[in-house]
Amino acid sequence: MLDRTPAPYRVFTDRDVVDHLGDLPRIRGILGGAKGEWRVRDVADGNLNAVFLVDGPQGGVCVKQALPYVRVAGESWPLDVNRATYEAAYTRRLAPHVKGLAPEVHHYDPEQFVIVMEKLEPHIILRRGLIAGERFPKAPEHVAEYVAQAAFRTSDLAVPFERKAADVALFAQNLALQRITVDLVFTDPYVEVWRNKVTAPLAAWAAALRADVGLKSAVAHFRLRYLTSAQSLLHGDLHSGSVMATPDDTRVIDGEFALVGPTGFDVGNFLAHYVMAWYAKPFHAGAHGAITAYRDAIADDIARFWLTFRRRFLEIWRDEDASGDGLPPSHFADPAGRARLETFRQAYVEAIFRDAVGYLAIKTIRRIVGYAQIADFLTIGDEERRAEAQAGALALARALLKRPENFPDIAAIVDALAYFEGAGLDPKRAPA
Ligand code: SR1
Ligand code: MG
Repeated sequence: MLDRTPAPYRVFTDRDVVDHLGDLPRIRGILGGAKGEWRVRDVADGNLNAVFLVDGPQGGVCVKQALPYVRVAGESWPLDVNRATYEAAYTRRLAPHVKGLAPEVHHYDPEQFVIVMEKLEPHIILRRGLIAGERFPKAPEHVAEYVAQAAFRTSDLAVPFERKAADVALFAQNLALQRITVDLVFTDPYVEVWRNKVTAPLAAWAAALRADVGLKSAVAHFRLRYLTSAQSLLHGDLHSGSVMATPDDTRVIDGEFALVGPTGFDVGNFLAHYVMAWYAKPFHAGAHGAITAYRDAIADDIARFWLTFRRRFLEIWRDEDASGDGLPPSHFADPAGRARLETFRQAYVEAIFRDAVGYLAIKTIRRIVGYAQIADFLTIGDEERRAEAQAGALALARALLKRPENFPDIAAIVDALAYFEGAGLDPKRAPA
């Protein structure tokens, strides 16, 4: 135990990173050598935080510090640094259930809001790999396993309600990041605010979304579910930038948006980013002859992610002695009860799918007419071409929200990708 006065929070320089790690015996052991031999690289990539990779003669670590503002916006957009505490708590909470699917956390410092974790190598951010046309064939199954484990084991199916209440109570305090989601995901895309960044040729689409009361009613339904459904512990920001992968290994990172909410929120978010990768792909530089095959592979990823999630969630539920307070096994012990329980399970997963379809659509819209745009589209330099790619995704999203009955299963969504492609810049003429 260190006997010292807590150091006041400071935004770390490379030097601070080295000094901080030098005080941690476990990290010194991982890096090896002397402090002077450690090499620090600033590799910040996401919207919010500072991230460093530190290499020593023996090994490396990744250091993530919550900045007191939104990194990509600067100090004019302050943001609570306590988000790092929730990320550390989320990672600890899930660690026993998602071994090998998330980086190991070596240390958390609640004074500097710094997480020191396993350095993932040679992993890259999944989004970057998809843009580059690389294949990560195991990522859908791995992320599905992660989400299925988290969704079941933190739900009322698996834990006593007192345990669940502790998660609700803790993560309900992660207010600053939930505020970002409420504003940037559910609100801003449907009003005119300074933060929205709409590609000029998509102005008619943005106006159509703002004017569409039916669509906004559907969004309101899913927004209310985000705010009121305490189904399971969520990652809260599970997009392709929150996954690091190699062709064989996959890790989910960045759980700072954690909250207890509707399971379909994470599922739909991950699906949305594969869907957007599909629409963006033909417009990427260098994506020539292999486009069709690559898009087919992404379409397959979409289906495999959902189908694996569904299968694994049901398997875990059937195999485990589900001892949560949500569904007492004693009520379903006889043969009739067991059959009814299986029907109940199928309905439970079907409801997750319905939620996921809504969140898939909402996450797609926010990435195209909201603040936090994604590189999948931003790397398409020509605005007209970028807007063409985005219009297809918006048309699909609109249909998912307004005609969900047309999408009874994942195959229907995969089939619809091509149907909405080429929707065009006039939302009135686009397929509905
Ligand atoms: C202020 S930008 C916030 C966005 O970045 C994160 O990746 C989340 O998606 C969030 O909505
Ligand atoms: Mg993130």
